[in-house]
Amino acid sequence: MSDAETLFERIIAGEIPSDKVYEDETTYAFRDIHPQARVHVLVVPKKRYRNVAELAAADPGLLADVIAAAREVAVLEGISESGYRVVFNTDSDAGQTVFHVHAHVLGGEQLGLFGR
Ligand code: IU
Repeated sequence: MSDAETLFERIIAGEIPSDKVYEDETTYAFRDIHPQARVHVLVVPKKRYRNVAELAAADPGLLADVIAAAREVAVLEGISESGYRVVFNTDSDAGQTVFHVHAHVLGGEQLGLFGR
C-alpha cells in the first residue's frame, strides 16, 4: 500500500492536518489542497474502499451516507441553493490519484462543462 493509498486514513485519524468542514459517524469532509472551484471539499467515508464502484457494490448504505454528507457540506458552505457538483473520479481515465473513495463537492461559482 503506497502513501497515497493511506493518506486519507491518516487525515481522518488527525495524523495529517486538514481543513475540516464536516464530520459524522461514517464520513469526514475537508477542503481540497488544490481547489478547482471557490468551494472544493472532499467527502471521504471513514471505511476505505478503492473507488465508488467498490463502495456501491459492497456498502450502498455507506455510499448514501457520503451523498448525504455532500449535501450537508453544500448547506454549510452556503451553496445548496446556487447549485454544486458531486464528482467521483474512478480509476485511470478519470485521473483518480488517491485510492480511497472520495466525493469532490464543487461550487461557489459557475462551473465549466465536463469533458476533456
Ligand atoms: P482524485 O479524484 O483522486 O484525483 O482526487 C484527489 C484529490 O485529493 C485532489 O483533488 C487533490 O488535490 C486532493 N488532495 C488533498 O486534498 N490533500 C492531499 O494531501 C492530497 C491530495 I496528496
